[in-house]
Amino acid sequence: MKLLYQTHSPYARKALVAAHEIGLADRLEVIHHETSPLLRNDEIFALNPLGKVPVLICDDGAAVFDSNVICEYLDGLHTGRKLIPVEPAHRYLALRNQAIATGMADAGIAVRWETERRPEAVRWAPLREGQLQKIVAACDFLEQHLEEEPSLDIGSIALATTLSWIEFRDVYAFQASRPRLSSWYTRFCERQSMQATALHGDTVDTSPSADADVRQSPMAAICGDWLSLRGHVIPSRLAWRPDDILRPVPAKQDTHWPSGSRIDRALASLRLCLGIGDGFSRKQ
Ligand SMILES: N[C@@H](CCC(=O)N[C@@H](CS)C(=O)NCC(=O)O)C(=O)O
Repeated sequence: MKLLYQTHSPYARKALVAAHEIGLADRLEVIHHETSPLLRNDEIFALNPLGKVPVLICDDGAAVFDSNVICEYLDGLHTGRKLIPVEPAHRYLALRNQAIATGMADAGIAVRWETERRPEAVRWAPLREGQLQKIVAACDFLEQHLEEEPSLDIGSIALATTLSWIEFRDVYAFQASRPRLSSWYTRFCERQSMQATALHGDTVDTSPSADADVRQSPMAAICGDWLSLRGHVIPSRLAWRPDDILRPVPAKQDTHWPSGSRIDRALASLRLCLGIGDGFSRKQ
């Protein structure tokens, strides 16, 4: 079988750790792929219409994708103790933990978009904060609810691989002031499956058209509206980056627009994105 993998993906690592734990790792040829909505990987799209890894190519050529589905598939290939427990109480605990892990990884990726992956001018700090708060709340939940000794099931594997990615990408210092979670995580990381699958590598998706994308963004269109409303003539080749537009605008108190209007909301977002002071006033 082939596992189309990514050395810096929490989801891919979950599938590979699961394979190690059930003794199937040596049946996998692990092939690294870069994937990103900004850099299409046609080989992955041909197998998974979502363009994401991990993807497992089974011995009969069938493509299985989504890490949850891959783990379930692999778990069906062995006769040992199942990673997805059969006994209901244990099963739903494991699946719940897997769901928390998936949510944390999804939120962590969203945080990274708003921290470093989007062009700077279109990052949105409130969205970053909202996604980060999900991770904080999930870690608090785990600190309260995780058992002392990590059990070996899909929930623990998912949590450990997600936490390792959060640590690897420096998304959130989850170990600080959470002794239970920290000791749980440290113990799980000692497993051979974790030692054999350390995360490494950088996201490869720098889009050469990032600046053009900013020029095409809805935010830029709103800036255009705003300039027109203020009587500016918009040159056809205006540098559409919001900071270029705002920089020459004097911070005067006599610039008015209706409270709650599209312009008002756009400028509030722009001020947050650009970290500039509130030099604008509006009608109350
Ligand atoms: N729910 C999926 C998520 C997979 C996923 O988001 N993979 C990332 C790598 S960490 C990816 O390939 N992203 C490419 C994209 O979003 O286009 C799973 O569990 O497998």
